[in-house]
Amino acid sequence: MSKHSSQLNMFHPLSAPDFLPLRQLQALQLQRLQGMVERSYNYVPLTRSRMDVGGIKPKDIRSLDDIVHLPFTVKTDLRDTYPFGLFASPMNEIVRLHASSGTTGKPIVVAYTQEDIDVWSNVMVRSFAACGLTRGDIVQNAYGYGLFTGGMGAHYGAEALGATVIPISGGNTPRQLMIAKDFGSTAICCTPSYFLHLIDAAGEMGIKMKDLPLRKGIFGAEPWTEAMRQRIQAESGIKAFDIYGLSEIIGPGVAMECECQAGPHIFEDWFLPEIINPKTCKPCPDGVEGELVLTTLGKKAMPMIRYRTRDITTLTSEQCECGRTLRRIKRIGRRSDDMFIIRGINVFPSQIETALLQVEGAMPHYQIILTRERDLDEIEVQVEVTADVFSDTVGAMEQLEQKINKSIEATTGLRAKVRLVQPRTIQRSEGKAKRVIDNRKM
Ligand code: DLL
Repeated sequence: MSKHSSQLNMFHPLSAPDFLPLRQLQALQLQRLQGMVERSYNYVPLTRSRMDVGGIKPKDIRSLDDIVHLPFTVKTDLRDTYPFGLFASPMNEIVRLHASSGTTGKPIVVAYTQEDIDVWSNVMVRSFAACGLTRGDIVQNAYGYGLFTGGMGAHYGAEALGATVIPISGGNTPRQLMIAKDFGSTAICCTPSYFLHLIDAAGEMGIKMKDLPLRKGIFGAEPWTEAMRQRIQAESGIKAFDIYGLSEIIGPGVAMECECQAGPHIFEDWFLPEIINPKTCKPCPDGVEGELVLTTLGKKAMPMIRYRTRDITTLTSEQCECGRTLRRIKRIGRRSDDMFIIRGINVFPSQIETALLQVEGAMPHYQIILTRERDLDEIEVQVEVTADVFSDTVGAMEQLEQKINKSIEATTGLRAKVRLVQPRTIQRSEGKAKRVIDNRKM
């Protein structure tokens, strides 16, 4: 038996598309792309007018490469057509709405037909199966239920897998730990920053994470670094997997890591990825970093054509040891719009995270505060330290501050003011962590 077919047998039957030979995958993608462009042209006025302006008709999409002739979609298109302007289905076919709040103003709204929900469950089943979950696993789903896509997306997928779901949603940390212990959760879904918070809280409650039956974490919805993964795994004894997704495309389940933990595989049979240079909008070949652009291949209620995610990554077609033929993305460490510029230097929060996780004694809870005094930008990085460090001598604290300072300078080229703060000083989030507070008046 070939490696490929023996691998396949180990996985959930719905995972078969993960292993399609490339030509078969591409034929499927083209057929779905053509149907999707047709639908979008017929039912979404914005797509139709943009394609008309560009002089392109659905029948002009004859190969996957023709995608470059299609117009991009950007987040402001969703805002400008708020709430339902990009829907391609009448309301009596739409069975679910979700929304994502973002940083300013009105949320963006996304819609699903029953078929869309089925596709979403399909990619979530494959996500869970990819990291080795099966029937019999007890999945504590601590992503928020509600308008956020995390809770419901993970819920439907875990149920469709045949696992046991605990729909606990986010928050109420002591209860999360009690349930994890008493119900014997074997897997947990939440943001990586919230899981770190659970680790700390367990310590305070006298619970040893390593004594719990918890073995796997499905972490996403925010950028996190490899250093953070190592820290989580060392402190909790679980294996931590990266799951990626965004509301505009479907929610969680656009891409997911397999047991090799070598970067998320994109479920390319439903989401067609491209990487572009964000400045020129020209395509980048595999292996070159740029902005991820995604086209949905099966969305009925709200098809997305060439959606500019703003997430920066690299696509790789290098064969993964798991045997999946789906390409992988490099962990998304940054969004182009998360970047802040300080004293002319471009900095991403993930660089600060990497820098401080290299220093022993610093905890991975941090916040970056930007201020401007007399036209001069200042950056302060507040870093929590362990209680032991905090009660240590002033000299020891200063030494640690200097170490962190040097590490940040080595990674970013920036001299930052480092302030060590007591454990629990930095506000915890049940969902996405807020890393940067920009108090500069622009
Ligand atoms: O965060 C969907 C999701 C829920 C993904 C649960 C994974 C798990 P939005 O709220 O629309 O949707 O936010 C999408 O979050 O464009 C990325 O910038 C960021 N993001 C999501 N997953 C990851 C990840 C959900 N694994 C935005 N790594 C995306 C880095 C991520 N960033």
